[in-house]
Amino acid sequence: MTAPTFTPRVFSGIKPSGGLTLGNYLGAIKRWVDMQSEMESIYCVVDLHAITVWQDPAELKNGTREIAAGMLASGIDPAKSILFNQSQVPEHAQLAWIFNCVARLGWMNRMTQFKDKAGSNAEKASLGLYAYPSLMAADILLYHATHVPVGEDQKQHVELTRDIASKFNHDFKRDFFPITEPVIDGPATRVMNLRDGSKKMSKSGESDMERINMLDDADTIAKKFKKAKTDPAPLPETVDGLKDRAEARNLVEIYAALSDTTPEAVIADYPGAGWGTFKPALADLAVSKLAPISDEMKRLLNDPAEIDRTLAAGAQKARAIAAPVLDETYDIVGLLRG
Ligand code: AQP
Repeated sequence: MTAPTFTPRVFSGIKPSGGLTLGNYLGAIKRWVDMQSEMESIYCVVDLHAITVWQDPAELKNGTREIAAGMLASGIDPAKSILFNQSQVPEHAQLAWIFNCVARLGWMNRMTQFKDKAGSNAEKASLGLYAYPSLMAADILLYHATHVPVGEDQKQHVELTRDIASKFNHDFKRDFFPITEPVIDGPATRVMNLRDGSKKMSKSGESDMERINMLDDADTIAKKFKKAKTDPAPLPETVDGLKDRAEARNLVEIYAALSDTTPEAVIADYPGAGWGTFKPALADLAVSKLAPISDEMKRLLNDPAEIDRTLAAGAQKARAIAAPVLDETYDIVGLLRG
């Protein structure tokens, strides 16, 4: 087999399973904005992933618009990137079925996110939640995406995408799908829960106090950082002193990511600082960075029809890439089409 070269192309997505969090922003969207100037980029509100757990239908539509508004307000530019919601491009679900027949049960059984989300009641989880990583592989490979910028929590799913692409290419003796690279970098690839530094910050976590929502107002942001769990010791003199201090490290990493610097530089600015100094400084920084985004989100959400038009136009552009890839996949697999 001669290895083809694939045009560099970015794909990534967010599911509308709740309001956008600071974790989604720092772990994903903020870097997408930079990448759209470097490579052809495709960003998706992955509504088919959201329904792997129960979603109220009316809230799902609004949630989809809210995630799209968050992406647009953060700087995703529909003139530079393709932005759409997944269910408007049916090829995602069609390719996912083929990948369900490529992925092995043993691989799926190793997925830690399924174990975390299904918890002790896995028998009651949907089949969709179990098959989630196969749909994610389809999202990525439908566009022959070479780079997937994600937070640390999605690394295992991108690795599974690579396994699916390799097995497909091997089984059908064609180098058809690229072996996609996860792009996981920056100081906040895993933003942690503000009340428990051993868990990641999630949209759907139990308490609102454990996360910063992109639509939180300044007072709420200040209150959440003030009440964020920490140990009693002040900040260390060097970054090595953050080892084994999950909550302290999380707040320093959030500060570093928001100010486009490193944890080392933050500690150099606040050596030995107490929480009474650092937490208000972090809250002020977060408000200064997030307020313009949340103001713009609110403005965009006042005109839902315009968001719907943007997503529909993006879906058309996405289908123009996706449909020929799916057709060729069908041909390779031997599925008859007229
Ligand atoms: N805490 C986080 N830190 C860094 N990155 C994060 N991401 C999510 N949480 C963090 C990144 O955001 C992108 C979109 O994630 P998603 O919405 O598709 O799914 P998720 O990772 O399951 O996000 P949530 O917030 O935890 O959603 P729920 O609670 O509904 O399951 C991904 O790139 C992810 O890495």
